[in-house]
Amino acid sequence: MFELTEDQRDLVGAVRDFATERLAPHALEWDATKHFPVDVLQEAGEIGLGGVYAGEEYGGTGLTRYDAALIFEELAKADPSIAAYISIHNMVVWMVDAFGTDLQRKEWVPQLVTMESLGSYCLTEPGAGSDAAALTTKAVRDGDDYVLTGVKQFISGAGSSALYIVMARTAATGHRGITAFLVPAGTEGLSFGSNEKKMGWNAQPTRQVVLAGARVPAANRLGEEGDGFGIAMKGLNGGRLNIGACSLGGGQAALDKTVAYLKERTAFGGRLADKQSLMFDLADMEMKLEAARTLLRRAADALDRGDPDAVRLCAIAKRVATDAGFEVANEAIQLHGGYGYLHEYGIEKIARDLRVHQILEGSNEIMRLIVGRMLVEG
Ligand code: FAD
Ligand code: 2MC
Repeated sequence: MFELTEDQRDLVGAVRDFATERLAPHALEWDATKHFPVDVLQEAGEIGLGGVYAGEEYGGTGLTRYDAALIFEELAKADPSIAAYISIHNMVVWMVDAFGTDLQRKEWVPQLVTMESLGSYCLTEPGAGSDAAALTTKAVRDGDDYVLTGVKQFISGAGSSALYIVMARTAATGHRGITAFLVPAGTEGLSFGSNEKKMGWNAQPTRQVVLAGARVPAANRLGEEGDGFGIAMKGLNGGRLNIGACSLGGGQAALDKTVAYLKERTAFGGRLADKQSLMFDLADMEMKLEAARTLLRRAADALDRGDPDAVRLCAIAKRVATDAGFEVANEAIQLHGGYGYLHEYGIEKIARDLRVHQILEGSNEIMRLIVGRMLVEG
């Protein structure tokens, strides 16, 4: 399971070339200017990164979750913020492809996989984040339509996306009363809040999605009434792996930069790299990332095989990989001394970007809740 095939090595090489040439040189500028590079995202779409694990029937790349973990790690070495947006887009594409009707798939998947059209995932609300089943956005059936009313909070890509998958309440029956809808940009009654000012993830927009009586045809329902929570959670299993992979990529880039820096920097008559305590710090960083990578690939393999244990393994991998990535990036700041704190060295940006991976796609406390409940209730 842990030896990459020749195809996977080629895949990693191709993604690395794209990320090194098209993302890395601009990452600091995009962060500073809060620029969302939709043109470069379309280039990512052209090389098959818009629908990595969507099926080939409507243009998806048809790769495995294991392959996706390799891809998102490589992209994040160049820019965790862009890699993470591409991962959310992929979650949306997969949800349409996996749960959509043939008509929905035919309409949306081809334009999403090329990233000419972008996707957003709308679960969180101002009053319902971790407790997602408490969401209150309503969808009321009116003839051949549904009318959606409510506010979605912290939506990545909002305002730039062409498609919003909105989880809304069609019945007052807890998580079983939640239904998913495809809401296209331009729908009357759909509007967006201002771009949030954030600690990191500056190269992608985060806005509220406001649904004020937004009317969509019943044909835009994804799955049956009441299926929405399950669809949202199944999307997130893969999303959690991808976010974990983005943390590994960011952490690895921070470690690589730190090794190079300590080999060059001299103090007290020699290279800092030769101070044993710093060498031990580097070794600890490497060990954290390797351990997390092993877990992540195990979880990805479980999801690929449809293993019933995949939910638990994805939660474990998300928590361990996102903690490892942030801790390594934070340590990298320390080992760079004052230079680590400067924007131009690119280390503090990685730490700022990775910090939010411990909070979103299910906070790391929620990952512990998932695993802990299985221990005591299983
Ligand atoms: P809360 O749920 O209020 O939690 C507050 C704190 O309490 C957290 O530390 C949490 O872990 C802890 N906590 C809560 N419940 C428990 C419990 N039972 N036991 C122990 N601890 C608990 N959402 C989307 O739907 N789509 C997006 O595209 C999206 N993008 C995002 C982008 C950014 C930059 C950010 C910051 C968030 C994004 N989110 C998105 C929302 C994100 O998923 C939520 O912020 C996250 O799930 C936590 O919800 P909350 O912020 O409401 O915190
Ligand atoms: N995969 C598949 N099914 C799942 C699942 C998963 N990961 N998690 C829950 N389910 C199913 C579960 O099996 C149950 O099914 P059934 O109706 O057949 O019994 C149903 O969903 C309800 O599950 P619970 O009883 O565990 O529901 P509860 O409300 O107690 O807790 C919890 C669910 C806390 C796990 C869920 O609300 C959660 O994951 N919260 C975190 C929210 C989150 O991750 N938000 C991320 C937003 S997206 C984002 O941040 C981005 C950047 C895109």
